[in-house]
This record gives sequence, C-alpha cells and structure tokens, in this order.
Amino acid sequence: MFEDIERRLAELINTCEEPRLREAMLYSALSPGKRVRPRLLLSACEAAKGSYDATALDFACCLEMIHAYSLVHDDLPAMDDDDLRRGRPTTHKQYDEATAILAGDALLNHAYETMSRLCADFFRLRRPVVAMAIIAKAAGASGMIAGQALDLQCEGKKITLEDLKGIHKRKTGALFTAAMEAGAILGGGTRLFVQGMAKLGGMMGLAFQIRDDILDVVATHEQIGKTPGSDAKNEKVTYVSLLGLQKAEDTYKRLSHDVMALAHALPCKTGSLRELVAQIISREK
Ligand code: GRG
Repeated sequence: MFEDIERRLAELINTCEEPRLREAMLYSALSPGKRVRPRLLLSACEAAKGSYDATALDFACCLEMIHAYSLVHDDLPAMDDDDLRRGRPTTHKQYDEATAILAGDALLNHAYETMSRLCADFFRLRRPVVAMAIIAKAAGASGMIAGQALDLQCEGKKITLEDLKGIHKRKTGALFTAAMEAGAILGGGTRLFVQGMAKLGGMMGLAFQIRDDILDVVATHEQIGKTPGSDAKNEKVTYVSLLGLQKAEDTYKRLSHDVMALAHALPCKTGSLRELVAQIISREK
C-alpha cells in the first residue's frame, strides 16, 4: 500500500509541466511523511470491499497532495514560520517563499484537477462525485482551512477546552473523517458503515492531534522531524497548555481506547484497517 502511494503520487505530480514548480511539488509531497491519510482512505475502502482499485488509489494520492499543501503553507513565515518539516528544510527554506506558496497552490489544484477527471471518467457512477465533494468540504472553508484560521486567531488567547476541541476537529479531524468516509464510499459500503467509518475518522483525528500536542512537548527533533516546542513558541492553545501534560496524556489514553473499541465494533471485510488505526493512534513521531 505504502509503495503504491509513493509511486502514484510521483506519477501524478510528474505530469506538471513547469520544472522548478514540479520539483518543489515533488520535494513537498514526497518527503518522508507517514502517509496516514491516504493509507486510511485505502484501508477504509478495503474494509468495505476487500480491496482497493486505481480510482481509490488516485483519491488517496489527492488527499495526500491536499495535506502536503497544508503543511507547506502552515510552515510559511506568515503562519507558523517553521524551518524543519519531515526532517528536512521546509519548502520555503529549500526554495523561497514565492515558490513554496505556488507549490502549495499547485498541489491543491492538482488534487482537484485529478479528482474531477476521475469523476468525469466515471460520470455514470455516483461514488467518485460524492467522495470528491466530501474531500473538498473537509479541506475547505468549513473544515481544515477554518480550523487553521481559528488556530491562528486563538494564538495567545484564553479559550475553553470545547473551543480547542472544535479547532482540532476541523484542523486535523476533518481530513481524517474525509479519508475514512470517502474510502468507505469508494468501496461501496452501506450508509451505516460509512457513518461508522466517518465517526471513527473524527475520533482518531482528535486523538492524533492530542498526541501531536503531547509530542511537541516531550519528543526530540529527530523523532518528529520538526522543531519541538513550536506550539509554545507560537503561543498556541493545546491540550497540554490547557490541561497540563498528565491530564492531556490521560485524555489521549481514554480516547485511544474508545477509538479501538469502535474500530473493533465495525464490520470490516479485512483486518488491515484495525491494524493501521492502532498504529496511527500510538504514534511516536
Ligand atoms: C495551511 C490551510 C492550512 C492548514 C494547515 C495541517 C495544518 C493545517 C497545519 C500543520 C500543523 C499541525 C500540527 C496540524 C495538525 C495536523 C497534523 C498533526 C499535521 C501533521 O500531520 P502528520 O503527522 O504529518 O500526518 P506527516 O509529515 O507524517 O504527513
């Protein structure tokens, strides 16, 4: 699965014509990330249908392109101003700010161009259209971008745990939910199954982000491939800053337990999704 994603991601990006832009897109998208969201989409598809096909693989790569764009833009001086990502210089450090903005824009547009081509190819089937609408909404102004906007607006401010949960659910949870929902839809799952997978995605996204808040405090730069302490530097409100490290760890453990319980309750055709979910929520990097 991982190798399929790497190969297809490179193939899709290599169709872009402008050499420097293409190079910056490849640098940003193919740097050594965990590929969590595309693997979730493909595993959700397998859980519904038993296997995944070329359409699902392209959708998975589109989701990773959208994620890669969000990281490139998040690292820019105007946002979190980070120098390291995935153990390498961030895209604006490796190239320059203008190239990083354009590479992010291009990855985002390339994802939608690819998904709309798949919808056009399969215009008799509803599933790719529905999957694209779900991903677009999750990545957009009421999903990940809204989460990022709120995250920046709340820097240095006093907010409640409920407010923070709302930010995490949008900023991180939206793409996790979309990965699971779109994968289950592309695999032809029933409405009840799709709803269950979407719920699992949302819970997992929140657990993943709480773990991210914790790792920013306790992990090394070698471990996470970025500069730790960045949340404190940017005066971000996190589970750790609101609850303290111990309570944040307890919340994360409780949520992880609920995630695994739901993953086991869902009628999956293969065991690979449960394994991936367990691996993702116990992340050390
Ligand atoms: C710029 C629109 C826009 C959104 C940015 C993704 C994001 C929203 C910000 C990055 C900062 C951050 C901590 C976001 C929370 C989501 C998250 C944990 C991203 C990192 O995802 P991983 O761990 O990264 O899956 P890899 O490198 O493995 O792909």
